[in-house]
Amino acid sequence: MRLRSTTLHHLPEGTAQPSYNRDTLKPGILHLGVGAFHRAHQAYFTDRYLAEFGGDWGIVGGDLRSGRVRDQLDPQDGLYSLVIRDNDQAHIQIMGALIAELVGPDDPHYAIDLMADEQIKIVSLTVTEKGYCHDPATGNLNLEHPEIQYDIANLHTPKSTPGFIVAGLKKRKEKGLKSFTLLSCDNLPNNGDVLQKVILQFAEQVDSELAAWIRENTTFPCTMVDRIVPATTEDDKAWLEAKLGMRDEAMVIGEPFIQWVIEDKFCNDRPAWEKVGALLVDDVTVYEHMKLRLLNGSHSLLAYTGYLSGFNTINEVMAQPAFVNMCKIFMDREAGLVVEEPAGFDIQHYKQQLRDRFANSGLKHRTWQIAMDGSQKLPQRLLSSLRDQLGGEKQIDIICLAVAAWIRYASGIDESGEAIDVRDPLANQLREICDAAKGDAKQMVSDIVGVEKIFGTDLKSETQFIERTVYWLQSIYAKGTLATVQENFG
Ligand code: CS2
Repeated sequence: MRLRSTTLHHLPEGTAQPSYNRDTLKPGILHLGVGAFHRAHQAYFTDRYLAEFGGDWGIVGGDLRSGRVRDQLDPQDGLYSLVIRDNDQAHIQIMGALIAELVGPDDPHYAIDLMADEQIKIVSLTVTEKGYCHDPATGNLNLEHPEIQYDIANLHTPKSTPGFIVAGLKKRKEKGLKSFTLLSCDNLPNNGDVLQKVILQFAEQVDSELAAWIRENTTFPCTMVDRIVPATTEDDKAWLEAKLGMRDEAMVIGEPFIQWVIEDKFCNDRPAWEKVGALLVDDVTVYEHMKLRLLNGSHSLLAYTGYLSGFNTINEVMAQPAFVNMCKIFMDREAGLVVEEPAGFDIQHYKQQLRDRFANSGLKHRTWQIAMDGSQKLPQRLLSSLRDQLGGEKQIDIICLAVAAWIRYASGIDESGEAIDVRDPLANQLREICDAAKGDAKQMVSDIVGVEKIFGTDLKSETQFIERTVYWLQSIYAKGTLATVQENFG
């Protein structure tokens, strides 16, 4: 049996499921990138809103890259389970805010037509850092990106996220409709501004009047999103099937913690998400700083050092006292010193809470998953703290260790000589640089830091940064990562 509208009544008694009438939901939000994170975060907030306050805010999921999620959810009428895991406890809840007929990659017109449908008031996004097709160091649209080049010439059949959005907005403008709000929910600093910049730069390439219309009529709120949501595995699905007595191909797993801070800047209607826990504010910057630098910065540090040390999951890493200590020092002495914190916020509590969240043994968040796309993540997670530290206290030791571990990881061979499956848009370039250095840590660091797309133009001449990163990389090569961390932080 498979989870779907007609099988809901077969669920074990007491299973939490939508209490609202899903038949009356209308497509008010189109979400691009309907992966696990969206389903456990923004769709959860909308589900909670519908359950408590009713209304007809439905979400149409856009799965424009692979169609895999569309194929999981359409046969389930958009229904899926959210499993909240807190160490050995689990709570299962069926989510209903997604409406069926998701948008797949094979029919670009469907997505464009939806964006030009008056009912759509919000187009939200979780397309990951690389989905913005921008240059992470400058924030500019990458005009050399093959999909961007294709889309500029073929706007009626776009492939990239900026291409889809501009095509949709163009049609909306032609129909004389009010614009929709573009709501970025990716882990990027000033994510709304980043989105606005790439959309306007793209639109300028195709039609400057359209660009002016977008500038005047569309808003791009910034958001800070937070919930740890590891990729679902086949074992998770088998576990759930045994519990529910039915198969759910689209289930997601998350932690109890959830946070959503949204800049209150909508040019069209929106659900009152603040009634179910979201924070609507004038400025998200401080929340974003705190989360990206403390949570995501620590995550990347633990993912690279942990993976190289032979640990599969973040909770395994957090069972090692030396890694916990390293993470604590990183938060207190380096990243934490340069975060601006929201007024009245207990930052010590936040940091401790983060370490407890990382240690949640119910999540099994793979180090490999977090290690993905390092070239896109490092700038906002670690290099912004590095720059601030270099301009002030100069406490950069663990940031340098994280960069060294990332370089070692990007070299593509682990400490037992096995290949690492490095997933990163710059994987080949990074690998070639490492290969050419032939194990010379100094050469490797100087050539990698020379990649301006990641490090900008300033960091290559920062001697303290370069020397310390070389020191750690040499230690990693000579002793291994585990011994390096244990000797220094044990
Ligand atoms: C993680 C994030 O995969 C990663 O890079 O650092 O997905 C992290 O789990 C979320 O940002 C938590 O809100």
